[in-house]
Amino acid sequence: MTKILVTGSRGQLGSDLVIALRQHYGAINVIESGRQAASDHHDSHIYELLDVTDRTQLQHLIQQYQIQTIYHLAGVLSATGEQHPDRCWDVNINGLRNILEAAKSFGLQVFFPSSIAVFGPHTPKLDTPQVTVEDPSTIYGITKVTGELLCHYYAHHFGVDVRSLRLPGIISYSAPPGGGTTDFAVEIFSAALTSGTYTCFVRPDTRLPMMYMPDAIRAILGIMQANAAAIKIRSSYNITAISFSAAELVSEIQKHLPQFICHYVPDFRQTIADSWPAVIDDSKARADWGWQHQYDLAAIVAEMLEKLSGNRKEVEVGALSL
Ligand code: AKB
Repeated sequence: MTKILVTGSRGQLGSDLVIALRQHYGAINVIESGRQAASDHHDSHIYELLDVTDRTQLQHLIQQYQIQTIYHLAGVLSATGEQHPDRCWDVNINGLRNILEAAKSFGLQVFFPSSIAVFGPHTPKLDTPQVTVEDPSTIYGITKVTGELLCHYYAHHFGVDVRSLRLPGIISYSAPPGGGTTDFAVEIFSAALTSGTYTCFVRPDTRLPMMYMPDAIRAILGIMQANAAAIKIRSSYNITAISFSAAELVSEIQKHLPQFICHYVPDFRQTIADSWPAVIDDSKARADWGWQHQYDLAAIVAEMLEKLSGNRKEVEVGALSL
């Protein structure tokens, strides 16, 4: 059975991806890793401390567990990247180079999450094509463009089987997002359920491409399991599910929670959001390896509220039983 290493496994994407990978490949075959010690312990769940900028440590782990596939999720997102540009460059670029070098040496398959952040102010905002202007205005976007070029280079010069998606904002309930510009579309749900108000850091008309976590997991597994010949793009595929504005998200939540109020106080993340496309053309992913999304805005909002209120009830019951 394939031995898998997931870097940055306790982030928003990793938390759900690890569950799916364990279901598909067996718990014992999925090695989680991150820079911080894990607080939980489960006999068949392996977690290792790993700083992806440390090439020796990474190679040691790959050999120790005879890793064949890496889901390289360790990375610094857009908003945090603007506050810590050196760390963003170090983790996103040097970390990825270490992964690709290891993939070259050990013949590994790699998943690399790119982002809509590769696009910038001169990119067409609507139906953004696969090949178009990439002039990111954030350090995060610059690292993602460079990362895509590195993936393309390693695939074509060294035959590394690297596959990548330009992910939009991901909406999920199991783990919080960390330092992204699209985080408002996740934070808003807990705020709506707990306090009934949310202060949104982008304007109501801010429209961005988004995807519900179960669709994101299917997309990642879909591209990784596709026949290698079907993967014609080795930089990164445009991929999306739906696009909505902050105001449209608020009205959808208000259908379930009519008292919910959203205030808008745009901050530095508005400029980042304004530089990104509103709607992406992902027809290449759909044609090449059969990508299809399942969740629209109404379905996402209904399920997020249901799951989060379920989680809250569990926490309340847990607190009462203490
Ligand atoms: C972020 O907002 O930084 C990420 C992304 C779109 O890459 N969610």
